[in-house]
Amino acid sequence: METALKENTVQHGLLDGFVDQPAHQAKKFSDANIWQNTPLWGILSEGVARHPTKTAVADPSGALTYADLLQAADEMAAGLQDAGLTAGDRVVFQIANSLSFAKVFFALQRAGLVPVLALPAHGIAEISHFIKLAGAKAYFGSNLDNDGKALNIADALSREFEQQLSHIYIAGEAGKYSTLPQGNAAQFIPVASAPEHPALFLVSGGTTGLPKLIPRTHNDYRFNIQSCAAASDFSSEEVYLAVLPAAHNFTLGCPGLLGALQVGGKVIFTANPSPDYCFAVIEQDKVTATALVPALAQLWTAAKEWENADTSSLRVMQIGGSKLAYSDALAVQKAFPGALQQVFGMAEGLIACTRLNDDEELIAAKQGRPVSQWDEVRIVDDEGAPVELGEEGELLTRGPYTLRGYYRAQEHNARAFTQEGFYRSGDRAILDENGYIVVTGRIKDVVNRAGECIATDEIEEQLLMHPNVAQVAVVAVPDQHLGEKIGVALVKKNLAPTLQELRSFLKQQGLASFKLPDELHIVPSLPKTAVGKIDKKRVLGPDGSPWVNTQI
Ligand code: OOB
Repeated sequence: METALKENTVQHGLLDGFVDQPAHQAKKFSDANIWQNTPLWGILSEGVARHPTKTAVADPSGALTYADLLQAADEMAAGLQDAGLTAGDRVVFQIANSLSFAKVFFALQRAGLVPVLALPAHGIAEISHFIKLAGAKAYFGSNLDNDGKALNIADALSREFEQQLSHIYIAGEAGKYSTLPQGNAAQFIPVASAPEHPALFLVSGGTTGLPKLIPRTHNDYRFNIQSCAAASDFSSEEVYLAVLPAAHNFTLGCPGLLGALQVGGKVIFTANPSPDYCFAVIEQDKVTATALVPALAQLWTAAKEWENADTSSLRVMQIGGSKLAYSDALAVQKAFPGALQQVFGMAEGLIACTRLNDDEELIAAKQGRPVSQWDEVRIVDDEGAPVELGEEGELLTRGPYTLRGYYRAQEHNARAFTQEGFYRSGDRAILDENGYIVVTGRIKDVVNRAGECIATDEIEEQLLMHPNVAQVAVVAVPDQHLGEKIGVALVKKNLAPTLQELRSFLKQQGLASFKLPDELHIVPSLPKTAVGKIDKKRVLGPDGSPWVNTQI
């Protein structure tokens, strides 16, 4: 363990625009020992102290033990300090699932640098926005598959941020840019950042405009990881397959790769989410845990019909990020017996999940309960008043790992939080008497048809029960007479259904006639967000004309 720790005194504006927990809450969390006042990099250094020679991380290029990973991180951290980056500096981090992800992530933590965790699918618009907003000095990209995308981003950034962006590093083929630096680890002293200050910024999966920055502190993120690891029964035997982008909260810390490392397990990175590839890895490496979005889980479930690989080592298959339809949940339970865990989470904080020993029916039907008893969840009506138990409303939340404000977003924060500091999630949900949550949609996701407000998710849920519907998005289509009409874009299973068939199917299911779809478009695929959720706002073209943007 480290003896001498360098005080992180200079923050270079890190705290400008950071909203922390009120002092009395912070004291309460520390007194209760849920905030442990240790740095995020402790996950790795504690692992080195306990089991240095165990494998920590692997990808197709090789593997590193806990000691190797810390050594590699410290060499890089020393190199970054030599290059003039100092504690509290913000950097934008956009690295694909690989050993480099782990090395750079821990190097940044050891050097006290604060990364914005961009996703590989983000383009120049988002990256440039992150650099501006965070006042970042450095960009870390990866060109591991040699597609040149990171180099194009680097070119654009070096033109746009000639002054501000002093460092660009590329993992893999770096072209004219610097490869990741290496300094002398023996001379290196890790930075002891203040544990109540941001350790990293997650980006919001928001439905409008550019993503916002979500500060996650050492204290809150470690508690997040630890609570999720407990809720998923993570142990030192864990072999975690990082399939979704590692920079997304789900894969990173819920419990994700950091949760697996926290308990002494092993993390395998893959940049290839296809079932044929992943099933082979699961069989060969005896993978025990992974996390998927529903669209990917559907693919994996279907592939079980023809792939013969033995996936029985998979103890927990977490599915979250968007609503897992009940019918899909049943199919997952059949294909991967005993493994389904639904997770309802958000980069902003609150994580809820079903528990592995819950009743199978509950696991299929509900999104779960909070991972910590310190999480506060409220369901409120349009006026912000709490609804009766079992009634639908907007989900608000507050707690020891939920943000108190987006970074540098004062105006937005005034709307996104209540006076008492509850985060308004924008999710519509129902709470049961045991604290389990059923998510019923987004509060704003409605079609206003002739004055009637219709929640699209109810129609989607019903349509997914149809045997020929694989994926579906119900959206508002502008209409001269009705204001908006109900449009359906769907990916078919087997035979394509007609609009008439769907309308009579929905009628049979008991749906009111004003909720029946007006238009149907069969599409080869639906647009997806950077983490692979169906991106409903892109189903409709930018000029308001329907279905132009469905080829992604
Ligand atoms: C996860 O995080 P984000 O920040 O990308 O997205 C959060 C939003 C939630 O507010 C909700 O609208 C939706 O994604 N969501 C779900 C869901 N899980 C997330 N909606 C319905 N059912 C679910 N199970 O997506 C995220 C972060 C950590 C763990 C898991 C997911």
